[in-house]
Amino acid sequence: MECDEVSEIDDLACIYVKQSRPSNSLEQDARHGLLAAPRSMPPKYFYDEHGSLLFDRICNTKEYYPTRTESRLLENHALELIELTKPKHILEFGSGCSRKTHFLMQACESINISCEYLPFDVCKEVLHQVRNEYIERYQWLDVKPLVGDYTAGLDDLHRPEGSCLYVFLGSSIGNFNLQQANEFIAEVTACMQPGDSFLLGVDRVKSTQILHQAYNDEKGVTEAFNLNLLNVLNDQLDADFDLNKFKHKAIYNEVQQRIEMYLVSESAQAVMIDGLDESISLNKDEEILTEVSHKYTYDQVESLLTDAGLHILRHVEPDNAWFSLVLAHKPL
Ligand code: SAH
Ligand code: AVI
Repeated sequence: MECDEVSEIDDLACIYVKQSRPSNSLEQDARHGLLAAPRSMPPKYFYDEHGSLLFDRICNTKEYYPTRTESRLLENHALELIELTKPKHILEFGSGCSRKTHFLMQACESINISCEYLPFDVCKEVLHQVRNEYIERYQWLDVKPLVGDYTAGLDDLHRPEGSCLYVFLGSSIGNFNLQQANEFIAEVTACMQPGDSFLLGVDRVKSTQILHQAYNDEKGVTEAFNLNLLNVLNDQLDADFDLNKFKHKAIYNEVQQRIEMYLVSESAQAVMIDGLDESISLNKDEEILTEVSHKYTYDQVESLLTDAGLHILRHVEPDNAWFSLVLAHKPL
């Protein structure tokens, strides 16, 4: 990665990725999403330091099967994926705690491939932790965390020299609508050189009951994660949301094949948002859409990649077909 072309570097070796197109600030997104009807907020704001920790706890709940399922696929197939790609660089979008990337690193280690790891996330705190953890665990590994918003354009994400494996796990692709998902894959493809690869993890359509439970865990961790968005707004926009006056709602919309997550106002209430110099009046039961999480069929997963001109090398799934892990490459 040519750092000087990309950005500034901080004292913990994080590289700040330049936005290649303007993206909204929290203030603009909140103005646009909270003053409008119906109300909504983009999901990237969940992930302050506490939100990242809560997401990691979601991954440990018994109901949230995606992490366990994808981990098992990686555990069983990482070596084959690494042998097929032999990466010099592994660049991971929305890497979070990088808990599943260990399987890729262990596979590299087992066949003596030493590469560079570029975790790319909007949450700087989590990147610092990952860097420390990874350099301690893999002494042969170079870790260059990339701080930034992957929805803000990838033009300034210059391709490193040597083969690169781009990774997007956890079905974060599902947090885009379908058009955004296609645009994102096209943007990643544009960054890739012929021969580079893309590893994508995607959650599949399945029974409504399983999906409902995954986003409504018994211990209320997903509820806490959803409500944390209001803490972010209170902290960063000087708002006075009372978390006790909202409840978590997550439903599976079968027609649109997506989980929809909302914060629901339990009573009629006014909320002051000093950072916007605005107050909003919410009706009882009024909803704020905080996240969508699209689920894909097998064919839709493949089309996502092939429509962008990528060629599928491997598509693996568990026996219950709950999740897809797909490796594609940009043809020579
Ligand atoms: N890939 C990990 C983490 C998924 S949680 C896994 O599979 O378990 C989603 C991660 O994406 C969080 O760490 C969040 O901070 C990051 N993220 C969300 N939106 C982002 C954006 N627009 N740009 C960069 N990172 C983003
Ligand atoms: C990060 N993302 C793919 C998760 C998902 O399943 O959509 C976020 C999440 N929201 C609630 N639970 C998990």
